[in-house]
Amino acid sequence: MNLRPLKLETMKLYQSKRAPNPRRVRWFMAEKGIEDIEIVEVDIFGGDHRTPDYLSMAGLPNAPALELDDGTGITESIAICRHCQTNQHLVRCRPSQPKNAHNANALRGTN
Ligand SMILES: N[C@@H](CCC(=O)N[C@@H](CS)C(=O)NCC(=O)O)C(=O)O
Repeated sequence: MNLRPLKLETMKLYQSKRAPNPRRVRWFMAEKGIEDIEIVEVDIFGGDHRTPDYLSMAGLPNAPALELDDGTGITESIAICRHCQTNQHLVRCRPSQPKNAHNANALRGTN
């Protein structure tokens, strides 16, 4: 049974293939089975993380950064892992959007 049929957020993980901190987040996502986050490659050796657009989203010239569906950026690999964990928990247990929550309640037979 698939416990994650609802996609509540469209998030992007900005990561750099050869960098250790983004790798920590990718390992976490792989362990947790989190697959619905778009991966965006950032060339930190070419300075992609220092562009005005990246800095306005992330706030810091670092990878990884997680962009939420409202454009908010989260940096710090541990904070990103914690956010993913929380989001995954919400998807599994209690959808936050009313329509999806009603669907979940209907499936469970509760109101
Ligand atoms: N404490 C941060 C460290 C992030 C960090 O230092 N990332 C490195 C790559 S592993 C980076 O973006 N370096 C770019 C630079 O120093 O210009 C975390 O855990 O995410």
